[in-house]
Amino acid sequence: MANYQEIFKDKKDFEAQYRAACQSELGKTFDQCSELEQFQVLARLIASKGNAQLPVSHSKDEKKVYYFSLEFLIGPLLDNYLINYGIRDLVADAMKDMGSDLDAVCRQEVDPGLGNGGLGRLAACFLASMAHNGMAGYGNGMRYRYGLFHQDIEGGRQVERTDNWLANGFPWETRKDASAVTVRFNGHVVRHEDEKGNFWFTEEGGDLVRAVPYDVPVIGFEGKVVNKLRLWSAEPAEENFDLDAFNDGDYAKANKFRSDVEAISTILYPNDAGEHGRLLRLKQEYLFVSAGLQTILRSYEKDFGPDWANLGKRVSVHTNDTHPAMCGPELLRILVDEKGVDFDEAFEIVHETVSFTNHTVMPEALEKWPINTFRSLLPRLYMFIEEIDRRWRDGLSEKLGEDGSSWTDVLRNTAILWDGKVRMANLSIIFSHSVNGVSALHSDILKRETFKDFARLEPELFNNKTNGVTHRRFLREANPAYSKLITDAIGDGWLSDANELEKLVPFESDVDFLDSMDVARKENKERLAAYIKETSGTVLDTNMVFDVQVKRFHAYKRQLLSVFKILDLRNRILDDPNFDPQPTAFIFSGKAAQSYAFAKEVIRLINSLADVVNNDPRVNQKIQVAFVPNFAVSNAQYIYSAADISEQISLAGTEASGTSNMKLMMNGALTLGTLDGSNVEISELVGPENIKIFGMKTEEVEALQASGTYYAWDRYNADRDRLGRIVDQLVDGTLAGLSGNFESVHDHLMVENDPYLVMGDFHAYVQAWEELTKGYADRRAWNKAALHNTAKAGFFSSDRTIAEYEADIWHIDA
Ligand code: 26Q
Repeated sequence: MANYQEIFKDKKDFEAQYRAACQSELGKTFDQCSELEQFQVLARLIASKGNAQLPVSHSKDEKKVYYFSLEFLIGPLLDNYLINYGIRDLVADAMKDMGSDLDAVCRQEVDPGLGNGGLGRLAACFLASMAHNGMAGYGNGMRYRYGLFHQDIEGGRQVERTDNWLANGFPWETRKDASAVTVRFNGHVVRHEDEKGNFWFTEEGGDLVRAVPYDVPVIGFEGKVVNKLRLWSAEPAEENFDLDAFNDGDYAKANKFRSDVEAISTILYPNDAGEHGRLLRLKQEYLFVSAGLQTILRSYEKDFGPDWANLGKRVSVHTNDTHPAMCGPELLRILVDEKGVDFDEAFEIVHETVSFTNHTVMPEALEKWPINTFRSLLPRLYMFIEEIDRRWRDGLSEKLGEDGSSWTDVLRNTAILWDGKVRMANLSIIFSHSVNGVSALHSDILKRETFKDFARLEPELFNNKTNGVTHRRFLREANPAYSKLITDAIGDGWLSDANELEKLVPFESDVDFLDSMDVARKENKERLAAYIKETSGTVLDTNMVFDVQVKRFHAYKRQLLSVFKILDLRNRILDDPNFDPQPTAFIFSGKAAQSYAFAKEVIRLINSLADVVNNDPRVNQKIQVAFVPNFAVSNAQYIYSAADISEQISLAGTEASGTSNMKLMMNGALTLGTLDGSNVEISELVGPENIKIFGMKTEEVEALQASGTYYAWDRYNADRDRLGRIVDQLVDGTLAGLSGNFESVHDHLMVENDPYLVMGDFHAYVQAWEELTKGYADRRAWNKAALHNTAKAGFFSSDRTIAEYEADIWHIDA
């Protein structure tokens, strides 16, 4: 194992290696390199240090975990890896001597958008924590040619632009041609039989795709362990180039096979129900599953020979949501068809190897594929699914026993194949030895509602693993000013063990510490305000409370409820010049899926509101509104560290966990939230005096919805002065200046009867906000609560989450 302090012996050694790399890679002296080139050479130099450690990081006897995810939202890596190697100061110093600036060079790095939001960022946090915890944990995903779109705002509207993240190359990746594998689509199944009557199947014909891996090193904290993230790219397996067509001048036809195949790894799909059922998405899912499993088995066989019975003891395959659900059947297919393992034994091995995390509450969001599409794309795989489904159905009557439940109900809820569809969640559950939710409340809903029949039949399958985030990125790196205060107070042990943040508790009565928090926070607010001014033109007053809601735009997350509160404040300020709410800047950021019309209208609504509020001198001394375009890992780090208030206001029972709630509380923001997702755990940990909880509870929401007695019009009529007025303002021209009224938002509330009960929680929400912000006047009391949030944040480090996965799901000996 390499010693991280020996990555570079000293500043001089670093400088010599860096200058030599500029020469050998670019044929230039360091001084001739642009900032971008300085970044690229430095990143490759650090990547090469990581790659050198890869082969010695783990012995073959360590259990290997492969984390399969269609999304890894890794963020910029250079700053992070310099911190992890413990050489950030050394490098910054050396670069200063060399006439350059490390911060500026770090800003040259792209932020790869290889994920939608929470689920993709969670996967990246898990990679970081697996490396930190020292385990052999590898990511397996897709190398999309274009990441999630870049968001611009024009006339208040979201405009999507292609994310050409590879334009300048990606210095962290290494293409591994020698590890490429072949994946077959649209083949046909052939039955073979020998003279003794034994029979077997092969799959033949169809389209062969070459899956090529690109490896990115994952450098753990203190550089003790280096793991890797393997991302797959699709290329044509044979040169099916149509020379005749080319010579006829039909270039499109000549290149058709190539472009059809390359399409598989061209784009990342948005997490939007409208995108379900696209054939290309199914191809992506199978490509990275099959390619990943083929290489896993290849290296297993190299190490242990065909000892398949022990696969599940040496290897775990973890599936991040249902997107890699084909891992189960594909592993079964390879074991049976290619390795000659008996079917029953192979299923046992698969079951012991595969585990599954669900990330959603809403049953309508569960992934399904039409059987016909599935069977023609993957005919042999489908046969295995059909057989497992048949066995499940057969086994049901026995499993149900005496408990009297209706066999047909249970079958309808648990079968894999139903109503012409392959149901990926049921598939995942039946092939896995562990099914977990991502917060206590969510895991409870899974057992009680979403998967209740499975939970009754096999309760031991289900468990909870409350999400976490890497505090080294989202506190240490995002918030250098506050991190320094923390380290000066309690030492730097918290970086490797987040529970040490508890040592901050005594400082809650240290007025010097509490006052210095203001200085740090102010610095962060200035940094964010400068960024917002540069990217959106909005000028914020950094003396105001910074009230932040940053996340994907979705109706259930209720950004609309925030808008209602801000409009209410504005109306009251206009009505009564003596009304003096705590001066607050409301900061929003997030993307809406391209085809999600309602969510895009809410973005336009926020920008219109910003236009109205910020330009009205009667209100803009008291409130301001900003929308930060193109929310991404990199600008998120500026936002989290500058927040006073964290808005976590989803309708109770709809957000599986949330993770921005953790990132924000860790940085000392006070949560204003409903009892939803992991807000429940935050609330329990910090205590009622350090968080503001409001609104209906999950059971109340369920009861209200079941009773069918919620009427948006009743809410409207009951409070024409405030609530009704806001509803009217959506369409009466108040907000129309920038780009028109908001009829569809109005109809969402009044015609579709306000499906996420925005009007139901409105009064409780405004009242809670006023009570919370009143407290800002006593800054020391506020900072005490903020510090308590940071002190209790250790639980929300993904190091803890991963330790739980290791112990309970992957069974890794400590
Ligand atoms: C599925 C099929 C076809 C196309 C796209 C999709 C798709 C893609 C992405 C479906 C869902 C997603 C992403 C879901 C997601 O980010 N969920 C969030 O996961 C977080 C981590 O567990 C939780 O904190 C959030 O509560 C949850 O919403």
